[in-house]
Amino acid sequence: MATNTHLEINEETALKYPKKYKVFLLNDDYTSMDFVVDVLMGIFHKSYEQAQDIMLEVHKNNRGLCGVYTYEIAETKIMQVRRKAKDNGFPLKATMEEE
Ligand code: TYC
Repeated sequence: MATNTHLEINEETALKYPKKYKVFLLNDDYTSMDFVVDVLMGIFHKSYEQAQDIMLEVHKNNRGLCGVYTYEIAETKIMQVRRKAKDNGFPLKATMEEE
């Protein structure tokens, strides 16, 4: 039996992978380091050690990568950061950019 190695992609049924978005925390002069570590553990599911590393990266280089997500999840993470920061009186912000 001849093997057909020529794969044709049916454009209508081909799987389209969703775009992914990088979520970054931004530095500021007012948010406490402990609070940023809490956010990274609570919202981004980082270990204490990973959270400390990312927090210090943000502190030194003004932003740090927290994770890569689909659009809706990235947007939700950013809203959760904003809400938790606001509730605690901190100006901490997160942003996203297409991968
Ligand atoms: N720069 C802040 C301070 O010195 C700490 C900080 C780290 C703030 C990371 C925000 O995303 C941030 N207290």
